[in-house]
Amino acid sequence: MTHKAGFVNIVGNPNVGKSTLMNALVGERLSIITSKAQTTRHRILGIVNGEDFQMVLSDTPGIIKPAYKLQESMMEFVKNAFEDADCILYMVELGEKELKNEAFEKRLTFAEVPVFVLINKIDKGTPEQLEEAVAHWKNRLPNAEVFAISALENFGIPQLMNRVIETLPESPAFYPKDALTDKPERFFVNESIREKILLHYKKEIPYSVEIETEEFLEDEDIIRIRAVIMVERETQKGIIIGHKGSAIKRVGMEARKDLEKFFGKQVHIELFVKVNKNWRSDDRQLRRFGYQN
Ligand code: GDP
Ligand code: K
Ligand code: MG
Repeated sequence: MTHKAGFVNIVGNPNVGKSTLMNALVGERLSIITSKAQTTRHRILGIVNGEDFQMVLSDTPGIIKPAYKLQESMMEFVKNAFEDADCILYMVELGEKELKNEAFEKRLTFAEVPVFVLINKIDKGTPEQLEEAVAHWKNRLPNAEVFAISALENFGIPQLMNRVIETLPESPAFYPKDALTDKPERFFVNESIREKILLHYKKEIPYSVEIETEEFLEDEDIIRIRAVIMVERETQKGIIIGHKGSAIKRVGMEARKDLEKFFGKQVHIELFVKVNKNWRSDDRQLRRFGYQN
């Protein structure tokens, strides 16, 4: 029996549904999802294993023009995702017509590996809009295969998965066949907390925050977690905590619920807030939080 394996990298503009697709393909909630751009900051691998294949998906931050160092690192993740791909999934939303970034446009046009254009969110449109979008992208990227999907409603996902696996090179597996991701457990704790902050706080707050899980103690039937929420300024600390601690309590409760599902165990979370001035612009801090090598 021949075995296929390869890196399948999902790229596209912010908020088109890249993380939703990755989770749908893997069947686990590996990537956090919100309606805000820059929800995804890292490159996250999600591995789908079959008897005769291993598909190593990578979810990436949306393509943006970087304004500070953290965002520069985020775009490095995207660049790398183009470079090591065996297959590129370029995701657009129904109605989107432009490749907004010239460098990425070149990479897609001249890619030496299979490129799929995924027109996502077709649940929101009419058949006429879909027909127009398919024609548009076939014309725009003639070497690509165009798929219409709804990542949210799992429409077209099994067909896409089968077709992508067909294009993978013959190769042994890159990761153990029971692996689901390359990220450690603490990463998913951090992300779950950050997701709640994206959901509940306004303006700059979510973008100024980084989470660090200092303790992750797993017993037979409970996981005890201590995590620090880092903000850039003293005023942001008060906002995170909220009136009599109500805001931070809500974050902890909601993250706990998600993590209990994710780990399949009872979870206990203790949260602290610390000021870490201008961490987003500091190379040393960015390395420490895994944004740079
Ligand atoms: P990303 O920034 O590209 O990773 O996008 P996300 O996966 O975080 O999704 C952004 C928003 O689009 C979220 O509110 C999702 O629920 C929503 N979304 C993703 N896929 C679909 C879809 O197929 N249909 C609809 N209606 N919404 C979707
Ligand atoms: K998003
Ligand atoms: Mg995302």
